[in-house]
Amino acid sequence: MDNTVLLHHAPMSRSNIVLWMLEEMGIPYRLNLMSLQRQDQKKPAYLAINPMGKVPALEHKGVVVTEAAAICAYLADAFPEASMAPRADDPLRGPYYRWMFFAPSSLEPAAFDRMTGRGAPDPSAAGYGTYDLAVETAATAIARTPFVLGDRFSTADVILGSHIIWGMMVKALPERPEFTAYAERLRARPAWQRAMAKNQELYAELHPTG
Ligand SMILES: N[C@@H](CCC(=O)N[C@@H](CS)C(=O)NCC(=O)O)C(=O)O
Repeated sequence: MDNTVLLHHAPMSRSNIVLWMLEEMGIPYRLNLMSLQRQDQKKPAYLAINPMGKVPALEHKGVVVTEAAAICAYLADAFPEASMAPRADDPLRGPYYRWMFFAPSSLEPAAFDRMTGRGAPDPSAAGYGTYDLAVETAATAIARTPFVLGDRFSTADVILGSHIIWGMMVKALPERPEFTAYAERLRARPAWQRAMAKNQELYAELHPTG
């Protein structure tokens, strides 16, 4: 069976996270280039793949995976030779899952609510508690170590790091020293730079007039 992965990708969107992941892994992949401006994500052919009409979506060996974090977790396990995750019997698998889930399920909603001025929900009912608590938790996770699991770079950094970089870019997260130092370490990675260069190139190809 063909082992190549196909990423449905719109440059400058959440599918950047998966493009960075693929570049970190160094595995062959194909892209189905999509324009959100052109509403490619709402066309019937794509809705048959992801009925939410959102990117990213990944196809591999006859299955579809959506949700950027789930796609990256899937890829890390499907290609263990890329060493992007602690093994299932390694205790570090616990913190690995913790930060993989914290980023999209707590940090992103906290940042998004703040950015859109939606007002603070009841902290005991909101999954992220308060904005300050979510920010403090993320900052503490990356304060002392180069990466969220210590010396070892993993998929958890792709996920948490992407949210932190995005959050600071759109001013939904503060430029705390822990965040800026972590973002700098991640942006220095050759795979991050390759993915971003590719994104800019693809964006220009799709939207020649900007
Ligand atoms: N929870 C999804 C969110 C995906 C998402 O919202 N993607 C946006 C781009 S950043 C999108 O496709 N928007 C186009 C639309 O909804 O029409 C994930 O993490 O993958």
